[in-house]
Amino acid sequence: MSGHDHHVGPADHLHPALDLPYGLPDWAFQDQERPGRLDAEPTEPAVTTASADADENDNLGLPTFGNRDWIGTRADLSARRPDVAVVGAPFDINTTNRAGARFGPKYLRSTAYDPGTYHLDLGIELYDWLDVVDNGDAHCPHGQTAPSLRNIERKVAGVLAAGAFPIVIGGDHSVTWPSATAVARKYGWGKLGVVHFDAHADTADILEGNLASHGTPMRRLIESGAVRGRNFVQVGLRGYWPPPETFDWMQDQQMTWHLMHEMWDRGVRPVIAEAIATASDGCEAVYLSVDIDVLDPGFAPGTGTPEPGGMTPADLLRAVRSIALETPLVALDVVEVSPPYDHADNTVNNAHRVVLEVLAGLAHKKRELAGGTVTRPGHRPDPASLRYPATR
Ligand SMILES: [Mn+2]
Repeated sequence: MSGHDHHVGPADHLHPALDLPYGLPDWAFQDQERPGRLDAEPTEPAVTTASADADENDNLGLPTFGNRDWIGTRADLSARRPDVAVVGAPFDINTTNRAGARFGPKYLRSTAYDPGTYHLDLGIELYDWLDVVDNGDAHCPHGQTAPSLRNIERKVAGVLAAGAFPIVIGGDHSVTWPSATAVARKYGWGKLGVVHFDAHADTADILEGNLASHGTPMRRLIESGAVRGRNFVQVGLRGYWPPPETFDWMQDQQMTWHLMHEMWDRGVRPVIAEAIATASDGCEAVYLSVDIDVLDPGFAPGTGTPEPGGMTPADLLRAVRSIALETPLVALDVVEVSPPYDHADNTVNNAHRVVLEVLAGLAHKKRELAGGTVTRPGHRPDPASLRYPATR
């Protein structure tokens, strides 16, 4: 046999029983119709996405987060009053190492693989309970930190003014400074708890003369009084930075940090329970900031300052869900996703799922208030742990 030169006549409507040279059984082709000629009149309607859920798909085209409606202006947002609005912060000039996080918002909208909308563990259809919209990006003019951060603060303030829960997708970690500032203005200056997942403390005073470095935002938030140190909790720190004098300052502020080593020692669940208790102690509002580099670089290579020895997605996603369920969570940011360094979309998918876990927690709170039921295969979290049942 000479190989792959077997020829099928052009007039055949169905593949005949073939004597295939490469070992496939002829039944593999017997029922398969040959494609029509491209220049022939189509005899059937074109294949489209039209289906029973066609209305659900009418956003196909320009990518929005989760294919949700794009509500770009503050006026439209106020008219709609959604539960949640996603804001992009495409800004990365304050990175100390690899940049690229300016592309985070774009890739979280367009490249993250859409896994569906039904949360298995909580047994809930996310968008049955939450109106989630995409509010577009804050304008971040290149090379200009001050107007960029001001625009991010303004954009988040617009979401809050519309009564919505802001989800900021970064961007390097410097965007947390304006974002959490806007949230503290709304929920009480100094009365906002923060849970901060990160490989690094980001509490340096100044780096290479830059007060707005992505290594400094947590210092700025405490200095300004937006957040009290005693309600500022960090999870996942490891590696070789910052130096001890920075931890001295953190201790003076009564900050709490949980090293990766502590999680290795005690297990993730007790550490997260403690983080929840500390951040929300005396606070009616909690802000969650997730630097994707808290994950091990094996799971999140697409980030500016990867540090080996980090969390697994299984732990991070459940920790984030617990925080959404068990604290008075009012805002989320997910930062430091740098798509140019990603492999196989791992980083962007993990960051996307962090957002979905928060949405699931918020949706569950609303369902609890409404007396809705958990559907298969979900489980209802202990209602006693849900001290703050709804977003509003
Ligand atoms: Mn960070």
